[in-house]
Amino acid sequence: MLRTLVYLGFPVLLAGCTGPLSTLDPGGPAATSIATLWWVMLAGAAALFVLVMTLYALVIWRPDWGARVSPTRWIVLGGLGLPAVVLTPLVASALVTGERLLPLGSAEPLRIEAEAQRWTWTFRYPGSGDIKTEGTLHLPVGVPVDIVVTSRDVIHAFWIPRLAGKIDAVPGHTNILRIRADVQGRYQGLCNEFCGSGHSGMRFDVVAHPAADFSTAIAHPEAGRK
Ligand SMILES: [Cu+2]
Repeated sequence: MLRTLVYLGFPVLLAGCTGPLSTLDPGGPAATSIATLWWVMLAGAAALFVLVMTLYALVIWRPDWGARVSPTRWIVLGGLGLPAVVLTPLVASALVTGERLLPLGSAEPLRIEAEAQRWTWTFRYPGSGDIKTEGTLHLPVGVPVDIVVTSRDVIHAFWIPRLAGKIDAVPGHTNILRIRADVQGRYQGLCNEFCGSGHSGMRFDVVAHPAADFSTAIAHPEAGRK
């Protein structure tokens, strides 16, 4: 019975790690950093859980073992020592990861503007004339792109889970998110800040083209959709 549950349950659990909106199936460096941080946090939390449960079991089954350690030592070790040992590497790893996600370095990356409006997304490609696409963001594969995000009405949030973290789209203000798609193909993006009754349907497609085909794809966006 247990074996059947493990055999059936494991694939179901793992299936939750894939899909067009999975942060655990990264398609670029920013999302890879975030996924790595998630696994580090999961491992840290699991190790801490096992440690606390072991201590709990020990003091239940062998009360004399727990009594051998003085209350002051329990407080110092469990309340200060343990959190310091666990949290310091987790915070360090989060800071390093966060720093890598900032749009720094890389002289002049390609810029694409993303404008949210209830309940659609419009993308403009300033380096390529007056081209704009509605509901589909085109990207060149392997090229860092700064997405300049803003909104025309209320606060939305721009998020392509397989490529990067989310960033707010604020009216009258621009936020920049650096992304890079390393794998050619289709991704999905969505609004990640509740913005009204159409929020749940406020999604967009992302198509990553080979860099050589990128200008053709945005000049003929309908061809790029296929
Ligand atoms: Cu929304």
